[in-house]
Amino acid sequence: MRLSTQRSLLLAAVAVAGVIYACTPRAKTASLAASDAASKVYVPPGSYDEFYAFLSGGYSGQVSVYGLPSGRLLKLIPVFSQFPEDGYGYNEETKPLLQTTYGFVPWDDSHHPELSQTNGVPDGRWLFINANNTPRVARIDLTRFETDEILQIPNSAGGHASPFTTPNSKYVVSATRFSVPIPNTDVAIDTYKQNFKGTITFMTADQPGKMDIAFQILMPGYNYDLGHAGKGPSDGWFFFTSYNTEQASTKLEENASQNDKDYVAAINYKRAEECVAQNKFTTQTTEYVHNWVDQASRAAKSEKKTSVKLINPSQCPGIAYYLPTPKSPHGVDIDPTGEYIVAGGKLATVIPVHSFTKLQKAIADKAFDKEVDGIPVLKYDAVIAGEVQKPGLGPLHTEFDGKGYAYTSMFISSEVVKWKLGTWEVVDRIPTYYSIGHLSIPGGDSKQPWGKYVLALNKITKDRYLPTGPEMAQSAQLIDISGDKMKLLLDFPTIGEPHYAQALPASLIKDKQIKFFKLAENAHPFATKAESEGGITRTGKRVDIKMIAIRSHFAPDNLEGVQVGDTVYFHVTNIEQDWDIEHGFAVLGQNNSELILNPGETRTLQWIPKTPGVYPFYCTDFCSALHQEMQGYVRVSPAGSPVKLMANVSKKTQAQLVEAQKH
Ligand code: RUQ
Ligand code: CUA
Repeated sequence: MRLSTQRSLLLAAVAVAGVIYACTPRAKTASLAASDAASKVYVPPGSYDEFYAFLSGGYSGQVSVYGLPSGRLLKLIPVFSQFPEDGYGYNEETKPLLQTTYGFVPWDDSHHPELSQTNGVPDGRWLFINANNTPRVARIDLTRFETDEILQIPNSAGGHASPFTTPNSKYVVSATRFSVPIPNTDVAIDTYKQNFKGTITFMTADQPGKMDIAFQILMPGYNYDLGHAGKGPSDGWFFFTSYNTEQASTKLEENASQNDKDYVAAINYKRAEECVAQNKFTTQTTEYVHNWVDQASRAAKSEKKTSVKLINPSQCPGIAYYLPTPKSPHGVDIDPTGEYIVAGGKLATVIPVHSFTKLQKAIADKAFDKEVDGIPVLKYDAVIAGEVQKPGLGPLHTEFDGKGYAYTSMFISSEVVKWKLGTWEVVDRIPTYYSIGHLSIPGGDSKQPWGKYVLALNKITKDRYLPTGPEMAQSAQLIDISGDKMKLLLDFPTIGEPHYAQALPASLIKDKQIKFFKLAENAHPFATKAESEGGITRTGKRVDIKMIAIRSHFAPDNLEGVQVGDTVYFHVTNIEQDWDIEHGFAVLGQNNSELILNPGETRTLQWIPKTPGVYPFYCTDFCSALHQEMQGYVRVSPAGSPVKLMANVSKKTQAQLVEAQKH
């Protein structure tokens, strides 16, 4: 079949699927009787969900946290995008997290959350997630549900195959989606084949605050899509899908769909470590930024790095092999035993499964077809373990239940297909609404899946929810996989496009939550630990205001002496020492978001007043019966005005001060 014909068939299939599902929105699916399904996802008021699920926010740049099986939204964790709800990326303490060599980048497209692992099992320490547009990886601490660290990735353009982890989170990885000139320079785009290259990056990840680039591997100029680490027998290896082995640089839709097979790249990263130890790499000068939160002050810092170790596979034989894989593969997923390498060829008619044992033998036997840039291409027959026949259309991603079954999302035929590892037979299928992308089983890409549910992360939701204008809600669907037959339990809307999700038992993290920050340990340079320490100071045109927030006042609450032309910093410390007692801060006309202050922490708002007047500020977080009384004023005078700096404090504090002076 000619490719264009094949593509129009696929498109027709999409259209037909759309019509069928659109006409029967609540079609007879394998859903349980409504009351049965309801009881399976019902978490009574006051009870907790069994799992935390972390969903990527797609083009919102964030992570959302849901409870499963209820589908209740628990939190949005800001990562790559500014978030006015809590001041992330607006306040002075978190702005450095969004620094890059391109300057301040307040948005990204976050795709793949990845839980840290110990011995190949999610351990609940951290969650990593990638930025797809300006390649970066973030670490979220799961005792605080906060972004703590962001590392930029140089020599990369599109951090899509990221941030998958090795079994002890020694490394997380990223492979570039787009090949580009490396180092990136001004060349004609039609010199793609000569000048454009890919990179695979290994980042050290097991030391909070110290993420760095361990090494990069220079790869042929293909597109790299997704990856997963080996485990058990395949520990020490990493697998990445690549497409556009045609090396097209225009009209990829057609030109990158010519080859019958593209590749899974198998990377021996133990071998890469050896080559680094033996100096078989080039030190390349390049710039990238590492940002992390200093835990004592809770303020982020930013540092520029200046070089990476770049390994060329021809310098380090044995580091990389290519496994031919039909056709434009997207996901690559390793089963819990570590033996099977499952690829999802978007345009393939089968699901190909490679064998790690056969891969080892093929390497030993030199069963190579050819070499590309020093990378041997293995013979398909020498590495393939089996093919799942007639799985449906458009396989993308596979996860595992730990009981010998695999679950593959089928984008075009809009379904989840369950099949058996080893026999490759399809044993069940269930429709999704519609066009499923990724899917997720708690621990489903690890050594130990908690295979009770699969979460389908869908691209299109027509007819599932109340309409909301031209753009409809994004959608996830929870499917029960505890029995032989999959059963649809629940639909729930998501934030942004949910590319991928990871979930783990709530018991692994719920009792480790930090409830407040100890005021005595607050090392912020402008921390105010008592009302009497508040005040206002001027350094040239910079004015620093130190104040406290406590139920239900700010101290000081009246300030004078600010002038037009000044840059004012409000450093507000929440001196409460109790769980979930938050205060907020906002001042009239600020070109910024509010501050939200966790108990015990200090946050800083920059404010540049432009006209004389009196400006109120107030607490934005309803904190007590007298929340509405929690306010103050700052007076702004013309530049050069004789009005003196003045900060009052509350009557109570004044009384205390007077009392203190008596002794
Ligand atoms: S991934 S489904 Cu398949 Cu980045 Cu989006
Ligand atoms: Cu403090 Cu409202």
